Amino acid sequence: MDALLPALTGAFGDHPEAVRVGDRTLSWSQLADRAGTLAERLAGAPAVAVLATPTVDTVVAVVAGLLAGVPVVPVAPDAGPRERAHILADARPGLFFGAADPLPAPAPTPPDAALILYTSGTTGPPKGALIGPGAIAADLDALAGAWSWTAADTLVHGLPLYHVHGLVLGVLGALRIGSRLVHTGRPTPRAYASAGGTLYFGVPTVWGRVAADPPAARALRRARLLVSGSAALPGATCLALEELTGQRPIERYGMTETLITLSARADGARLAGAVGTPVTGIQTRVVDDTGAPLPPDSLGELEVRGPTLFNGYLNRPDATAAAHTADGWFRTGDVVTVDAAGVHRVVGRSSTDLIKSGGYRIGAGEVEEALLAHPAVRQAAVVGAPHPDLGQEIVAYVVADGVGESDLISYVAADLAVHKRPRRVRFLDDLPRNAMGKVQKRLLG
Ligand code: MLC
Ligand code: AMP
Repeated sequence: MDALLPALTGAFGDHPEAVRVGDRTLSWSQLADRAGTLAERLAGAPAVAVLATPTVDTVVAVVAGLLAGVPVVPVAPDAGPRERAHILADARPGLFFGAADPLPAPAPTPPDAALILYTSGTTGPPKGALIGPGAIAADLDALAGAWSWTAADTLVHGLPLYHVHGLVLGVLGALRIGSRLVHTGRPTPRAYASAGGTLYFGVPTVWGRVAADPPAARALRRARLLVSGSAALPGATCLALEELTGQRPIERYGMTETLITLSARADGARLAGAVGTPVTGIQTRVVDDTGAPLPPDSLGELEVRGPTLFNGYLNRPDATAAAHTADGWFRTGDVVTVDAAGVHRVVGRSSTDLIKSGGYRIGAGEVEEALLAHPAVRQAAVVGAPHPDLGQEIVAYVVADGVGESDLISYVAADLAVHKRPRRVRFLDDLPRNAMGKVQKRLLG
């Protein structure tokens, strides 16, 4: 693991404020010492769950797992009982740092997994994506190349520490490349403005809020590079940021299962609405409904392959097989076009049942199941509706007796996680269905 995170073995010297999260800081040697001590407690555990609060304790716990060679399962700090119970029953870790939930008997350790990241599909509960250390190293090195990211940078962001963006890029990236890290606790425009970094990460919702706060945006004029990802950056936000900060953000594209596979380059063209070209080691192709590759400028589903891909879903060989083609490409489910120069643009998703809200991926089916668990709800259909701040907002259509909108919103926020709650609930006498009885989501709205 020393090879994965060279900052921890003194490759970049030491710095008293190498890692700041909120108002607490650690030097790299302090982080290495604390994580090393904690790693000793992990010996023999098949996996370790970590309640991923935005704190230095989370960074220490994740690094401890990596040092011990024990897969780390980050859990959203606001995950409700349904989500936590599912993750713990599925991953069966031997320890849960930061929480006291009862744990089932531990499972055998999955091979070659540094992280197990739970991510939503269109239906059912989230699946655990097994991310190997080699994939993390390959991706971070590829991004360092694309973004001219070096130990001279100070990285700033305030993203959650249980997803690829905030954890893999935002924490492990800094420790691999040797940049100082300032995690702002929450990704607010004012916190970004006062952090004094050279390299900033954000989801489009964060960048939209920065653009709507001109004094905060102007404070980023001293930054070297702004990077947006996890959802489509609206063209208007990109241009507003250029006006206020003096530069367009770079857009990059990825998934939990593939890490970041496409990016614009720091020294290349910054085209609004484009996510650039494949990063080093990645190959892409665009296919039609039958899986046949399409020529440039066609609209089709993106498939990717390369060293940054995950090792499958934990306990779900069926889902792992379904996510890949027979010849080993990963089916992203994203609809893209690629021009003759190899520049990719994400146009949408092939399924309406995966929602992106504030950069979070949310499966409609998981929210529908949570709603249906409420005794007053008889039918439920969940969709993502366009939203100026969040990209999409979760809207629930329900058939229910004697329950109000705010009750149902709070019910989902408490049972799953706050970001999975519907922002609006519409009450109907019946859901629109086709002759087969399937809900017609296109008719909702
Ligand atoms: C609101 N709150 C409630 C509530 N309603 N609490 C309980 N019950 C309710 N009904 C509280 C919340 O707890 C929170 O409190 C506050 O209200 C605001 O919550 P919110 O409305 O959900 O936050 P919001 O401001 O909308 O969040 C915007 C955001 C967030 C941008 C900060 O969406 C975010 O962090 N997004 C990042 C997602 C991400 O990292 N995705 C990367 C996936 S990896 P409090 O106390 O907390 O203020 C990936 C790969 C790739 O996609 O390509 O990168
Ligand atoms: P997640 O698994 O949470 O990482 O979400 C992955 C999904 O986020 C992808 O399948 C895309 O739909 C979306 N996504 C990530 N980056 C971008 C981007 N730059 N533009 C558009 N969509 C994106």
